[in-house]
Amino acid sequence: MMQEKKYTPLSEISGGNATTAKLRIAIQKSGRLYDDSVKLLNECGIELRNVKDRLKTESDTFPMEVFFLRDDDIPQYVEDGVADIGIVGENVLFEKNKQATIVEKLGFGKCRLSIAIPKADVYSGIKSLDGKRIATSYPFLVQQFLNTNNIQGEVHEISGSVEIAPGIGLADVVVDLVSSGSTLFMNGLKEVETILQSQSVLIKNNKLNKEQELLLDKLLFRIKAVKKAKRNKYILMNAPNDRLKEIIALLPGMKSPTVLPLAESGWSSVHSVLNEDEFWEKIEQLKAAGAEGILVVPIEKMVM
Ligand code: PRT
Ligand code: ZN
Repeated sequence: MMQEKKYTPLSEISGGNATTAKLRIAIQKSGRLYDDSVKLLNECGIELRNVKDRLKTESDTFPMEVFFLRDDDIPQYVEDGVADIGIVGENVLFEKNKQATIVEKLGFGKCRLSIAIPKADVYSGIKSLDGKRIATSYPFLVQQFLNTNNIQGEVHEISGSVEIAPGIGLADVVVDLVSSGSTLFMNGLKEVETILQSQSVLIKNNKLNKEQELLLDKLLFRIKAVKKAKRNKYILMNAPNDRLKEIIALLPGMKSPTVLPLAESGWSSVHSVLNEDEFWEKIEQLKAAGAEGILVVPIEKMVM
């Protein structure tokens, strides 16, 4: 359960030289961020060669070298410039407190770092944490939170299964990552305060050279197109010509909707793009305005 994990020696993975026109990215070797990180690279047209059980690999479709690391080590590698960029959770980035810049929020690996106490305990605000023993894998962030709120607490760092600490008498309170909340629930704990909202981010070394910055711009352009496409849907519908004006007014489109005549006279086919935030509302309005046979299609990339 509380397993020790080793820091991979730099010599095992570096080997490259910092001035080659190649972007070296550090991603998680295995764990919750691995699949989404590789998927994002793939969606950006970056295919990785033979990723299984490797410390590093290359891409044949983008000048990129990929290092597979423990997520905890990624901020350090990026600060040191052993990797130029990395994908890591904000929780780890802020806990490690390394010098690296966030260039893009990636929208996956969402979770929150929260304070939880035994279900039966009464919580009467932050001040009730005074003098408590707090178990966490995030000692830096917890101490920062305590200092900011002027609370005295005993921070006990443990590297895994933090949620069992109150049950075995190791702590009164825990601070741990939460997503669905079921781990806390199953361990008889309740969430009382959130210290940090977190998601995966793309980070960069602060001293990239010009060529590396150019490659990063190229990658960012692709990431933004992929992210934008995920937030939008392509829709096609049939519209009676006498209500076209009303229907078109409802549609944003990238410039304006595409309108094509249908074989059946008096009808047109209207194509447009809808944002997920307004999607269902718009569909209802379009139906009310006389649109029929509405088709919704996912978009792979959206280049503006
Ligand atoms: O081996 P390595 O060090 O790389 O991996 P790891 O074991 O440290 O991390 P991993 O793979 O578990 O998580 C990687 C990152 O995923 C974290 O740093 C977060 O940025 C993000 N993430 C998102 C989460 C969760 N959601 C999450 N729920 N990381 C951990 N959890 C754990 C949490 O610690 C708790 O034990 O899941 C449990 C709570 O989940 P719920 O759904 O029951 O609330
Ligand atoms: Zn980790």
